[in-house]
Amino acid sequence: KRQSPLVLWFTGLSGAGKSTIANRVEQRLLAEGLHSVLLDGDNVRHGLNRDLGFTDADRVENIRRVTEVARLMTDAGLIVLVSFISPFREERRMARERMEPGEFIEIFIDVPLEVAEARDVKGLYAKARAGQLSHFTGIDSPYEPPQTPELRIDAAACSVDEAADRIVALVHAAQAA
Ligand code: GGZ
Repeated sequence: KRQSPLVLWFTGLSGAGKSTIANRVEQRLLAEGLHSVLLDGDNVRHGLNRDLGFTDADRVENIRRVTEVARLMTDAGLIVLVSFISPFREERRMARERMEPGEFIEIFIDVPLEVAEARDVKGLYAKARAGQLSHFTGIDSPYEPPQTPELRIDAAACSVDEAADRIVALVHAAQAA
């Protein structure tokens, strides 16, 4: 059977674990022979979107372009994993509407700000608190949590493998539908 295209849209704070989980899911899908591609800040903000920063307007444009790229990829039959903070409900809603019905799965990687800030793997929260980084999500830029995501992962309580298991199960269900 041909694979059906799908967008797995990861949203959550910096340091929530989005990219780590998305990478694990991508590896699992590739191992099953499902053609998958991961879009995240590392491969998009350094290239296609390197003209964009972190003002509200730039984040909106970041997500708009990513949405269009994801759409081109689903048109080519791929499973697209999209991993950006994507802090605004309106942009996530527009991304959903840009895809075919049933081809958009929103995954909220939910972590309390205190936990993300305590981890601070890249030291960005400390910089933001010190006023060396402005418009930092959760500090002086908003994050609007999803109200009805297809999946909410409690990242503080769930291992990367457990999270990946739950997401891969959703992909299997979508492939069977
Ligand atoms: C938020 C920032 C900022 C500011 C740099 N606010 O944890 P990271 O480092 O690796 O991921 C964050 C990434 C966020 O980019 P996105 O493209 O996902 O954001 S959005 O969807 O809102 O457009 C963080 C780093 O970039 N970073 N400055 N001010 N995150």
